[in-house]
Amino acid sequence: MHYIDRVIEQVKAKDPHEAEFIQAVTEVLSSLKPVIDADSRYEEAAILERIVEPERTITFRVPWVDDAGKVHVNRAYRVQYNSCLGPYKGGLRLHPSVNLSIIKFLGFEQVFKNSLTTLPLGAGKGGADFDPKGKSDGEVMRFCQNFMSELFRHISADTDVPAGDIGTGAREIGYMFGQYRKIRNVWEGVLTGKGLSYGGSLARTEATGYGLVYFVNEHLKSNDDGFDGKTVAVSGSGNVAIYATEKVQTLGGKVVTLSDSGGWIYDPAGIKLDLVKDIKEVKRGRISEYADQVAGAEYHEGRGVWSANCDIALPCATQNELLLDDAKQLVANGCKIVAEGANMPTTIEATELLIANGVAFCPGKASNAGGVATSGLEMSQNSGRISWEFEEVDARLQGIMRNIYREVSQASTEFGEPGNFVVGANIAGFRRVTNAMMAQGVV
Ligand code: NDP
Ligand code: 2IT
Repeated sequence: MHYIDRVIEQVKAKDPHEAEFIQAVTEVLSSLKPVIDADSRYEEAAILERIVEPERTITFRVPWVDDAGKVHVNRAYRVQYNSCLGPYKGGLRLHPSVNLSIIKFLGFEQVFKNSLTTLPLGAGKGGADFDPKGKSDGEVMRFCQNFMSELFRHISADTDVPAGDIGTGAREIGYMFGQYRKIRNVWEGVLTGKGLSYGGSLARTEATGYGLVYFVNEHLKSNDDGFDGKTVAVSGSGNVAIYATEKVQTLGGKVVTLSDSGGWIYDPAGIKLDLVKDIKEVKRGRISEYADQVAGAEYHEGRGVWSANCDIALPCATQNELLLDDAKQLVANGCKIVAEGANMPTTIEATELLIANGVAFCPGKASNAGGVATSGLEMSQNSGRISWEFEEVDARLQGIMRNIYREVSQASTEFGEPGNFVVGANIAGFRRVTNAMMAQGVV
């Protein structure tokens, strides 16, 4: 059996219940054959066995008291995946679906993503099965404080620097930062995505969505094209979806859909983003409220966002939200580009169908890397005790996304599959991080 298949089988045998983790490992390892076959030292150094195994996995309980005085207990995780390029770095997800499989898949993706940024960032991921939805600010604060009461002993600005992800935004990061500072009696850039008044970076809020659109724009430019006049379908209506929509609109494209876990909206006139921000960022409401307020807009319950006609699709909600049938529908409707704002939103079968039909498929570990890259810029500003203007951070973000696009394109050509960005991203990310692992010995 080929070395790659053997390691995939080992992962399946060791963690048979971790479906998302197995999916992520299979997706990455399956595309590494040319680079593994070209150098026997990888197998001699057991590099695949080492890269699929987190350096450290921490799981802990988080008890907290709700407004009625009832005690709840959540299960929390921090998976410190790989630190050979820098401190562990990656977000914290707060969502009832969170389990070890999901955190490990996200941490594993982060290894390659952070490598692609070329910044000094290791990789990690964490979170808890806590649902911030419908909770009061006081309840969220008490959860975040008790979450940090354990997490603090495992992190620091030079060890592990968590950030936001689904369910974790500026409010949650603020409460966690306050608790860390109090317990440790030290002010340091231990979290990114902080508020602007206490060490946050300008443009971090926008960075993942903007970066996604910069990446797609690089691809369009390489074909003498642009967003002007393009119809774009976006899923999700959280941080990534909102700022991807904003940048598409700035560049002249028309976004016609958004969604949340309840359903999706279609506005043929183009999404009115001020209203979405008010519903989602200010009132923490549901996307269905948009259709109540906009004449001509439709709300559909459940799945179905990918049935809308579009030139470009940007899945920005969650894992496995773009399935085989959705991919078929996108192809039938003439969609030419699918770029992932979320982590692993497209199933392996859907990805293969899109690529086989000539759709430019941009995998999240490349196209959504602008968020963590800008977190890296926040860390630099915190270490230097300085803050850069919005324009400076945004220019650096654009430069990073341009470089990732170039490196991924070049790697796809070098390994005989020009335009296959899955192959390009996995190989380019793998090469940088494993060069560092090889140089640092068996540790
Ligand atoms: P948010 O919490 O701000 O928004 C998440 C959005 O996705 C919401 O609209 C939410 O709807 C929807 N969603 C979440 N879970 C599900 C589900 N199971 N089914 C359907 N819809 C769902 O998170 P972000 O925008 O920050 O994250 C979105 C994606 O982008 C995630 O995959 C994340 O890992 C990835 N990402 C985020 C980065 C960042 O910097 N924030 C960086 C790189 C990637 P509802 O409100 O109904 O739950
Ligand atoms: O998936 C991701 O890259 C993130 N949630 C952002 C991580 C970070 O450290 O900014």
